[in-house]
Amino acid sequence: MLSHSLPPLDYSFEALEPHIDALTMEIHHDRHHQTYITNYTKLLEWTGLLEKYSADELAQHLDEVFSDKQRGVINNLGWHLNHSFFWTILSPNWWGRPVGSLAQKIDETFGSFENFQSEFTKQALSVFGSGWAWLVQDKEDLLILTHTPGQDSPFFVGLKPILGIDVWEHAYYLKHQNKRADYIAAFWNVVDWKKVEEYFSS
Ligand code: MN3
Repeated sequence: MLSHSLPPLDYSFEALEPHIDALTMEIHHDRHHQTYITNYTKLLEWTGLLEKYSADELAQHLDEVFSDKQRGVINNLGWHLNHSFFWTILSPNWWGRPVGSLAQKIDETFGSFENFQSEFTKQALSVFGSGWAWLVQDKEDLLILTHTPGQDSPFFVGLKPILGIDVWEHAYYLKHQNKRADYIAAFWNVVDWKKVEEYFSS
């Protein structure tokens, strides 16, 4: 259950240095993320929907949002869902690679962990403009690589993300400028595989 407020990080802004820099983390979390929560909660003031549903539940009840506000809510709520998820799969602790049932599933699906990493990287590089790349688990428990434009979210279509990367420029521009590939390479050093494994098994 995700609330309609900014979730605190489990680590400090500088904890992911040198892979993701402190200033990027601070601006990304405290300003970007907060802004989009403010935006959609403002759009839904007085509708009763914020009291009725948590943020993740709201994603399944967008039909109850007045049509003139739907696009705005989708864009801004997508931000909240995607980013709240993203912060949780990052960690200053080096986990290296998945273990246990997820490792086995990745091997079955992609041949090897290295192959998976290279396919995921390709997805992330192929996002045109701003968006996200994802590893999702579908209802048949299959692992699928996909990407979403803008702030569209797998949460809107009932897919369960287990790993994701924000490839909007604000996620890496201060440190890596236009070199998205360098940012993706750095990302592998801060993935919390223990958390990803938890999402996979839940
Ligand atoms: Mn972002």
